[in-house]
Amino acid sequence: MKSLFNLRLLLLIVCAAAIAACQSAQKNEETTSVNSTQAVALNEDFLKKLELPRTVVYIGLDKPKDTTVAATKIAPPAGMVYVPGGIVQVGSDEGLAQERPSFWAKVTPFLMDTHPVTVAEFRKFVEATGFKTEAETFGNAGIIDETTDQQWILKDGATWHHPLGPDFPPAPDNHPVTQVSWNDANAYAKWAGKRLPCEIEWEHAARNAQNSRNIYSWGNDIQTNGQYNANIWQGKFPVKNSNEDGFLYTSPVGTFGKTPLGLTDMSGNVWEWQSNWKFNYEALFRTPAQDSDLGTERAERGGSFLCEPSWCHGYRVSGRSSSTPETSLFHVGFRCAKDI
Ligand SMILES: [Ca+2]
Ligand SMILES: [Ca+2]
Repeated sequence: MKSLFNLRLLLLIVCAAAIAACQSAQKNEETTSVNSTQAVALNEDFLKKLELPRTVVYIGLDKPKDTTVAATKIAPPAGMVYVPGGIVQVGSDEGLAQERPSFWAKVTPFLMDTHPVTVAEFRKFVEATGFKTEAETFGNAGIIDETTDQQWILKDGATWHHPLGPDFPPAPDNHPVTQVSWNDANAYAKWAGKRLPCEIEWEHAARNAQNSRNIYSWGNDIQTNGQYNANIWQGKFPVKNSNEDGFLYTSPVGTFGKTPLGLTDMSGNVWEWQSNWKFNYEALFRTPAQDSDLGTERAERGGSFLCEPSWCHGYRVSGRSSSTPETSLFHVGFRCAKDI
């Protein structure tokens, strides 16, 4: 088990280093090598490897000529929002390297959970199935807090019901569940008759299914009338969180209001697992793709309570992160999607 522990700790350190690399990439990145004025063929082989859901019916560097999407509006079941189909420009040419080049997609309608899966909802799944999460199997999971000298550690006994470890209070029922791996999230989704969204669906929903070009779902400012619109980090990460939004860790889902589409917690609170590998956008338009273009980590969206703009502005609608599929962290949860 020791070597496994070391491997998992190494992955955590790599994860933290990747965030730091994002920061430096933001400052030093040269312009992307794909020029959208050139005619560039889509790499169909690479696209197949992404195993995107059937809702994603077009991807290209150019806006699709046919922008119509069949209207199949249905009344969403409790706890879900109907996401209309449409076209969306995924990514940001002003964002980090991993958000470039922006590309166009066309998405058919689907359903998405209003909020991230809560602790109470996850408990129902565990009670119904006897499911054991990967963090419970490993005996530890990733945290960072004042007691860890601002370092990521694998905390013994940290689980979905005690995300910071057994010496801290249990996770409140109405907070997003955390310390669940990508594999755990998929097991829950399958039990619930749902699935994880892919990044393209998530960003389409975050852009209010209208290709909004705002930085956030609600607009371009993190505060409105002096109030924070999301649970993020205030102050200098990871040294000091001045906690102006009132939450040092997770917050009850819905605390910061709804997006125009009716979704909550799309920015901040917890990162949300996505169905797809965190692929390199450039590889969609480059042949051949390299092994590293697909990656070995599953994508995450939406940012968390650890995100601080000068370090990791991950709670923008185009923001991305990732972890290996067995990783459990105290700032990563998930919400489900469902086909219509
Ligand atoms: Ca906060
Ligand atoms: Ca989030």
